[in-house]
Amino acid sequence: MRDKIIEVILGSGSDFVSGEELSKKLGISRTAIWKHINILREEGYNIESVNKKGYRLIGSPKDLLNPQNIYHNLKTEFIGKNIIHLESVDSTNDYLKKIGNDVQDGTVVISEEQTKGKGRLGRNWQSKSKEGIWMSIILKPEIIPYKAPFITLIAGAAIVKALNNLQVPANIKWPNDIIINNKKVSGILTELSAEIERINYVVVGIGMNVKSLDFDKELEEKATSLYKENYHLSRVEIVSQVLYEFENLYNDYIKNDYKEEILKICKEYSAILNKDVYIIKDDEKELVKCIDISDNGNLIVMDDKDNIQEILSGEVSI
Ligand code: BT5
Repeated sequence: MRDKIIEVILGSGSDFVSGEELSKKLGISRTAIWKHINILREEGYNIESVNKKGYRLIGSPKDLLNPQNIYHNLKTEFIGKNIIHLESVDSTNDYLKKIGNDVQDGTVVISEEQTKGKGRLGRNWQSKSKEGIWMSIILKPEIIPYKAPFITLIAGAAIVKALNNLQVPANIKWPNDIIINNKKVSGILTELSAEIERINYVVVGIGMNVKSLDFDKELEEKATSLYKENYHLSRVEIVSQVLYEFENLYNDYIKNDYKEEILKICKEYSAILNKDVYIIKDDEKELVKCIDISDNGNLIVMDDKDNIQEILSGEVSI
């Protein structure tokens, strides 16, 4: 019976199927349907129910982010060989920073939910349960600290490459936003623990909205999810692809000091190159034209007096 329920709900894609319709089709009571739905939920199906509309399927058990599911799909050498999977945590970045000295290079912490997900500069990152990928990777490269910020670009390049491999036309809004149709679907937060000349570790946090249907009011206009854009992908598949692409590009940079491929991806998939954008600094914004990304990953822009500036970090608004 439960297989039939899943078949019907799955068949209606992103539309709701009412309890009444299910009950008629399958010849059982609405209470029975409701009980079956609860069991399916316990088995790991993510079924949304909305009053007066009915049910719809958001995710199936093979999509649970437990380590076994991910290990099975993963083709990396060291990143994600140790995965810590949590149901809920304040922030995966903060969690990993607490255990940073004791875990192996490439350890990944992934949580179904974050109660205090962080963006840059103390901003908030909405991370509701099972709606997205909220994960952090710890890296222990032997490079001088000033080379670490480039790792944000590597993560951005890996995410757009992975998404484009999965037929999702995502772009990078320098330095750390991944966007689809001009809305943010993913963000990166890189944090560093270092001495003056030596890195203890780098934590790269990646947030991606996969199944989110509703965002908090202030995000409605600017955020989106893969599901909202009609890409129904498994989180496990995305995690495996992102970690794989990340490891390849990261190894290029750390082992071979090879940046060309990373910069090529950042430029090819840039949402802002050759466009006029606002650079936001403190409370001021300046209209500039983006003309390039430098070898160090900085944004090169031209202001209205044709002066060239190199932007090291900051906020860009299209
Ligand atoms: C970022 O900061 O984009 C970095 C986001 C990193 C999140 C990951 S999740 C795993 C790891 N653990 C953490 O605690 N964090 C990392 P920033 O560029 O400062 O953007 C933050 C802004 O994005 C907020 O001020 C909101 O306007 C917007 N925002 C918040 N939640 C969002 C969401 N889920 N989707 C899209 N935009 C969001």
